[in-house]
Amino acid sequence: MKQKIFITTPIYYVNARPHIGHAYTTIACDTWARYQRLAGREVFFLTGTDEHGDKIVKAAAAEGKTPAEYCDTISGEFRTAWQKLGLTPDDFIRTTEDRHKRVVQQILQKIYDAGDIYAGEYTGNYCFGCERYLTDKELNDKGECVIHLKKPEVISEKNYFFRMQKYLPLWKAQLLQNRSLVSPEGYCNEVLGTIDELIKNGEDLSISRPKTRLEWGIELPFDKEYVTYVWFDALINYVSATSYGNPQQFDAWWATAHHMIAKDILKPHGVYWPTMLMAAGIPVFKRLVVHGYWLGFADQKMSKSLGNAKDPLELAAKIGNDALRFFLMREMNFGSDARFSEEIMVNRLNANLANDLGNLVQRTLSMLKKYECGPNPQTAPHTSAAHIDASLKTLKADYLRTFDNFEFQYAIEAVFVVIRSLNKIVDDYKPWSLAKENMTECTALLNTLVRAIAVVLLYLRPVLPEKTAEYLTLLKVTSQQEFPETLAEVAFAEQKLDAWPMLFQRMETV
Ligand code: ME8
Repeated sequence: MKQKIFITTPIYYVNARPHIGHAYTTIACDTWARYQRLAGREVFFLTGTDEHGDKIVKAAAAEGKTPAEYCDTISGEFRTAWQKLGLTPDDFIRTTEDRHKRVVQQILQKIYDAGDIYAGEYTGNYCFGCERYLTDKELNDKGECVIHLKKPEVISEKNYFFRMQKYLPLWKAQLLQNRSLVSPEGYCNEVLGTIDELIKNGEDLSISRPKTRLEWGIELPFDKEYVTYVWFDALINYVSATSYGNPQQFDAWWATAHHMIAKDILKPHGVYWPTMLMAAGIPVFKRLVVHGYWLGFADQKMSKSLGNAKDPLELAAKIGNDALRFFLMREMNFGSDARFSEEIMVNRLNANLANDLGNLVQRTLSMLKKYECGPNPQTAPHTSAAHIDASLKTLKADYLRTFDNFEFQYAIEAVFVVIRSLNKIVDDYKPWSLAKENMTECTALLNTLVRAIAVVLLYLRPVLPEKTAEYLTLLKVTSQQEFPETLAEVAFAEQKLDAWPMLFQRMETV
């Protein structure tokens, strides 16, 4: 039986169209999912849309639509965007679906029956952008939300509360015992700090909104006058999409749950969600992995509310799905913020895809054609093959370790270390000179290089799925191993290559 892996993106708010930030997380999960499938695991990759709450109602009204119509449209745009970008989610959940509502009500009732939900009065600073009350620490010196740069509204209302305080010390103890539950490490420390702050101020979590203020939500099963607070509703998508209530389906997938998010939603995922799970009698997720922000002009977080975010489909239409994906995965150091600009993008793509990889492939195939010596798998290996094999062994170990750990940039860089060493072999052995002096060695070298190109293409499949598929087909490559660690593990067919598409074009602008 294959090992199972469950990976989730946040479910995105439908109050704006998909932008580059959403694309990043979804592409990162897709890259990881593809890697895991190739590594022999059975993957369940979940994404979706978060459709309830005040800000959706406001966005719908601004477009003159009912919330339901509006959600259908924008949710559809997210789904289409992921299809156009070639992403492979196994499920797309919407919080307005019955399968989700049912589970939210079931879990609410369970926690209510256990006495962990009670009625009370609450006054606080509510940020409509975050859809939650903010603490003083989350305001800047102008009293604005640090994420949305807008003053929160002071709201006072009767609400239902979840006894989060009861579970915070338990969650803290669990996290201290296993810090890898939240990673990279800095974010685990941040969660621990937030837990301490919440324990100190002694507040529980408000989990309802009166229908007099908001109707667009999931009704509380124990009070028809209230709907569920959107975060309490949304977080449950991770279990409602996993057949909660059907242990045969649910248990195995849930035991491997990996949630990927950006740091903007660390508090709901790192604090609310685990305490909710504990109260519902569900084990805590296996891992919460957190990345930083894509920053636009003046190093501001790219976001819909600041209006500085790029449209991923527009970019992909210009440079291709694979180039966009490659840039996002290679440029950001997972966990830290990264700058997004045209110049950074052009430099990265030219350096890695056009120069390192493109050049290696282009000159190797051109020489094979020019000197009419392959591809031919029967040729004896060149003397450089032993050196290449040694680098492949290192590659495999580094690649598997860093990919498993969500260090996309290092996994990709490990492949490029090999690609650059192959270019150096070409420069050092000069097949164009060998073609005049020693055709046997020239043939051995070029065919060894084709074999090595096949290997690096196999390793690049999760991050360049379209181009690698095209080239692996063109070169008629087969492999005994998904991630070979010797040249002998790959095979390719003998053929006369006549013409081939350009792998990656150098670009001046995007
Ligand atoms: O928060 N850089 O939805 P959302 C990197 N519905 N990632 C970014 C980004 C940026 N500049 N901007 C957005 C919500 N993202 C809730 C989630 S989950 C139960 C509910 C990505 O539409 C990143 O993944 O505001 C971030 O966490 C997410 O979009 C926020 O999406």
